[in-house]
Amino acid sequence: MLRVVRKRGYDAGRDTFDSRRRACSKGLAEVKTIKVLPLAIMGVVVGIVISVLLVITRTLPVQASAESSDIDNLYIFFLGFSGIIFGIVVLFLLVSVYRFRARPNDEREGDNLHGITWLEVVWTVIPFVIVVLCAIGGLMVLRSGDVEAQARTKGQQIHVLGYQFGWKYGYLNQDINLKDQQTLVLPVNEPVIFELESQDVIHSFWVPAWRMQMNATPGQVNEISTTPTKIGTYDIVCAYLCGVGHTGMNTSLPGSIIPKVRVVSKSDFDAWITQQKAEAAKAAESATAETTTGSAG
Ligand SMILES: [Cu+2]
Repeated sequence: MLRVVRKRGYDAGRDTFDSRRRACSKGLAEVKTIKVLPLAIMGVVVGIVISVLLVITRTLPVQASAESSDIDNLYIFFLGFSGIIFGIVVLFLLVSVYRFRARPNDEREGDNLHGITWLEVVWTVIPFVIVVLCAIGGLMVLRSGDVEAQARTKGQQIHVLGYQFGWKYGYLNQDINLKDQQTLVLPVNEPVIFELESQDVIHSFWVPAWRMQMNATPGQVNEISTTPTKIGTYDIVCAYLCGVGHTGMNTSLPGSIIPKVRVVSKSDFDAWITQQKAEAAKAAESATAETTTGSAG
């Protein structure tokens, strides 16, 4: 039970915790209380209702990678858990504001209570345990070491260069560099590792349908891997405010200036790669011819 003591005829100059205790025990003080346990149980019930509402109204995008369902489950768990804590905190807050409110013309100062050790231990230990559990859950889901290794041996390795305002892609294992603003195409069910860099400011390469996001930082290479599992065209969003054209780097918005990412079947991908290689060879050939004619003339 939490108690707040308000002494009648309050004298701030002579106020000490002991003097208030004495005043209280002598019946000179007015004592207000709230019942903690019933309120906590009510808070849990309110929290569960909030959690259910949050979970059923969630608006997550389609799950299009092998990792997305695990990440969603973790997200839903955190969301539900936060809803319960929110319910308890808000209920205690509202009840306390009402119960311990100052009546009209009551100009007395509130009490300055301190030194409730058990309460301090409780409010330190509980959040600590919650944060540790969240961290363990997060580590278990986000560990993607084997996906990375698979992408290196039998998947696609994509170099992504962020710039103001777009992305440039290179297929490191295919020796292909796409043109500026050319669509990234990937085969379905094949692990892929992205090596991200930036040529100017910090950008962040985010494909919401894959639940995958990583910063592109100037002067360093950041890696992230995923396995696309659904054929289709997906939004790319730059998740870092990177300048005046930042909104153009979000393909889910109408004015976007960059293409989305396309996931295709293995055979379509192979055909696309062959076509890219042929085009690159042709371009190189005509460049050589031009140089030769240029030097001859
Ligand atoms: Cu950007």
